[in-house]
Amino acid sequence: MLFKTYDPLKKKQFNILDLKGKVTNKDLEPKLDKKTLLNMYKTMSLGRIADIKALQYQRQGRMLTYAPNRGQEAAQVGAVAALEKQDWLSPAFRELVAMLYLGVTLEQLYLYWYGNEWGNHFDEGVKVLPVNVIIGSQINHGAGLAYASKILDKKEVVIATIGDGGTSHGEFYEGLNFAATYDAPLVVVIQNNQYAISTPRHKATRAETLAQKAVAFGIPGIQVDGNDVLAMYVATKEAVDHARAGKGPVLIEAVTYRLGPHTTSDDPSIYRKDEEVKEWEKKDPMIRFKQYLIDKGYWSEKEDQKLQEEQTDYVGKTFKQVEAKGEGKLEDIFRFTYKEMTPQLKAQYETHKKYLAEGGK
Ligand SMILES: Cc1ncc(C[n+]2csc(CCOP(=O)(O)OP(=O)(O)O)c2C)c(N)n1
Repeated sequence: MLFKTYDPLKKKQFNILDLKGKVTNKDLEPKLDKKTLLNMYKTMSLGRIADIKALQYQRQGRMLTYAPNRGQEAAQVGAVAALEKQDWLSPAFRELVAMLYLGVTLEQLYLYWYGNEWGNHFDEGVKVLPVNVIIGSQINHGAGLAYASKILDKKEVVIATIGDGGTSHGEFYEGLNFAATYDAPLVVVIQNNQYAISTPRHKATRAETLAQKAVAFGIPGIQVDGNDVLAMYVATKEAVDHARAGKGPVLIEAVTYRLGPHTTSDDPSIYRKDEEVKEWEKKDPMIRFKQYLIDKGYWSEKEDQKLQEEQTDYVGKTFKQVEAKGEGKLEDIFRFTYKEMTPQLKAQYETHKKYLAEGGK
């Protein structure tokens, strides 16, 4: 129903919560129970704290690298909260909060950014693919998974996420066109955080909206206020239901903002103004969601304070565990790339072993 009301060709974001956390459209407010809403909020809060701390650890020389997602919590949690237990996430590399919500542990996520390959090894039953740094390929992985789900009649839906810049990559078009042609149950959520490293969204494409790219695939597309967790949930739920019913993929553009740097090796002050960041800080997804929960009588500032203290403590303890585990074996990079090593990887592995044996680090 939403997809018929919102035209992806027009810049009109679907929205439920205003900037003060008030519901603008009662009819569209999702009927989520208190437990689910609080779980969504607490995960967003943990993600926020883990994000800020990760940046600090890296600056202290204790973390290898990190891709921050501060500001994108609603776009991530709102989307994956619409999945059922059997469904999948095929993420890019900036989806810490979404991954946490689906059961990847903070220790695993931190291990990955610490440089330990075991951070990509998730617990049984966690249906999340490993972090994918190769832009766009997670769309093809997602399309493949979705197609497998269809031919095996498993009714498993796949969400694949991608950045705004990633929608200019070939694999975005290939994967979505494949999924559309075969009516594979794939939902692609674009995290339009306005920048691809230093390239602003308007320099990357002439398209008015990114949601309109759906038109070329012949599938529904919708632009959503990505800082509104309820709107993200409602739009994604409709998309997931559509895909599960065998009607093919849906493209969602979550309009959001990366409040932090691209990665720990980026200095955003070179390519964007402080005033712009301040404007987006006013649209912070956490503030709006917290106020909504307080107004509903589900949450209070006091409980929030307590939660933040507990989560800060938890994040600190988790990072200490990660430091104790260390970087792991460098060989794991070769061993874990594919199920079995290719001849090329075997050769590289042997060269590397020789290098280590001769005292290399
Ligand atoms: C195939 C490929 N080309 C280039 C890169 C280098 N790279 C890493 S992140 C990035 C920009 C991604 O921008 P966007 O898709 O908007 O996602 P965001 O980083 O903003 O989440 C680039 C070009 C890469 N990882 N993979």
